[in-house]
Amino acid sequence: MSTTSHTSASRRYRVELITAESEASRFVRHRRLIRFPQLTMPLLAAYTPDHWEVSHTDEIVQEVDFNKKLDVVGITANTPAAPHAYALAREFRRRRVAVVIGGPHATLLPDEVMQHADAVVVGEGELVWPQLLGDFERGELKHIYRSCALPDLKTMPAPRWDLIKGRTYGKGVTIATRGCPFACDYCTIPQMYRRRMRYRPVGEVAEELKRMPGRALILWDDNIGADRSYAKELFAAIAPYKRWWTSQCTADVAFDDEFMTLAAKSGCKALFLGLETISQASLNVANKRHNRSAEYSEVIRRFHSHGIAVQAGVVFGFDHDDRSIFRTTVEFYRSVGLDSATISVLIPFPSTPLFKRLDAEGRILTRDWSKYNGKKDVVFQPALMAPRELLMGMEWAARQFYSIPSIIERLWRSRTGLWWNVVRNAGYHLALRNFGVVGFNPEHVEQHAEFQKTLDHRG
Ligand code: B12
Ligand code: SF4
Repeated sequence: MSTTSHTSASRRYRVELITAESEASRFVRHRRLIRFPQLTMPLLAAYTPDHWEVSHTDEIVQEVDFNKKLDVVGITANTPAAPHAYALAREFRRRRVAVVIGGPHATLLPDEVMQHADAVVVGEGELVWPQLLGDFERGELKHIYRSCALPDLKTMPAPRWDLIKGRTYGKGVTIATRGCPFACDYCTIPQMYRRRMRYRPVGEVAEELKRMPGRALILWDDNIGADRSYAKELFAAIAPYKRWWTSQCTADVAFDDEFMTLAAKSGCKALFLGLETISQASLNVANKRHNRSAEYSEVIRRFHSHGIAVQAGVVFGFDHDDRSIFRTTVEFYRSVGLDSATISVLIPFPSTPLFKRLDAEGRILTRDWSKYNGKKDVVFQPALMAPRELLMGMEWAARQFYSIPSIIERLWRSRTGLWWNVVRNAGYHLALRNFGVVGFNPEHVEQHAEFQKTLDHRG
């Protein structure tokens, strides 16, 4: 709100960057043994002009200090964190500090976010952030900044790794590419990046990697295998540095032996694969035909044969999921030795084709974005079960998957990166102990008489 003129050649300004986290996320992630480093604000900090002093509060590990002397507060928020980000914004604006909000939610719903901030940034920040701060200095802050041109990411500065706090995984985090060529109907990436891929020059990424802190690195790319020839060139270039790294990818790369061999030689220890569901019918409806569930077992076998662990994204609640999906999924992943999984219920994020379809069918149950967390709430009416059954089933499946017998069986079958995998699985196992809610298998709903009494169709 302090949009009065501040122009003074020698003046230094102070900006606080906040990685806002929903209450659910703070609860779940603060307790995690492994906390992944975050990139957004350390990268934005690197694009901040030198005469601005930058600090960063990461709400997973720190409390926001409303009494700091500041000129501007920049907040990044995903959809579940949006209501909390608005509360933070209210407090700062009360103290006459200008608040700027960006990130996925601001990009998807700028009109809503505008009501809570002095400025909203729609899309990518690289080009508009320095411009916005210049406008602030001149007392000309605008209400909305749209990144019309997509930044090409050439000469991208290294993220300010020094601003990453309390991360057990380390601080080595960056990206080599941005975007994904696919368009799964529940995913926000196609809306955020308009399906336009960007690739940083391989030499620049390799140079940056050399300087990154720690041995274990994360490339937070949406799909590191989007262009396989680029990826292979990158892997060959970084292999000499002998770093260990992980990233995200589609499962089809498993069948490209050259890709897998080069990835393994360059130090890839694990990849996150959005396997989502073992139901091909659900994959088809979600416009994710590039995943073939019949091949999952072979995909995982091939990853393991190259010494690369698989962290799968597992999502419950697609329209073909009935009450048996929880059990069959856990049984399947135990039998193929899946290393680890991020298990959630489907979230129809605003502005996605999925949200629009469910909304048109009258199946969106709430627009309270804090409930769009995938772990503690179901926000839509599932096709073949009650919302509460979906939540309980997901929770039950997570506990089964991370039970001690399942961990032993899966890691015995995988025999990949055991040192890493044991810690990872133990981390999830312990986090579930703290979770509070204990689910059950909805196939045996009759055993939960109390639950059944309260079960109407909308759960
Ligand atoms: C790394 C990551 C994680 C990590 C770390 C989270 C973190 N905060 O960094 C982990 C694994 C913990 C995670 C968890 C989750 N994630 Co996540 N995650 C990502 C991922 C892959 C990369 C984020 C990143 O670093 N991007 C690179 C930076 C540079 O891009 P950026 O954040 O978009 O920021 C740019 C612009 O948006 C803008 N900008 C952003 N903020 C601001 C602020 C200001 C002031 C300005 C000026 C500009 C600006 O400028 C930046 C530079 O261009 C994104 C996908 C993506 N491409 O963003 C998904 C993504 C953010 N995650 C998503 C989701 C859904 C989740 C979960 C809810 C999943 C779940 N069910 O548990 C949880 C939520 C956890 C939480 N923290 O609340 C969704 C969010 C969708 C939405 N509508 O909000 C995304 C977009 C993935 C997707 N496929 O849809 N995630
Ligand atoms: S492949 Fe992954 S990143 Fe790409 S659109 Fe689908 S879910 Fe999103």
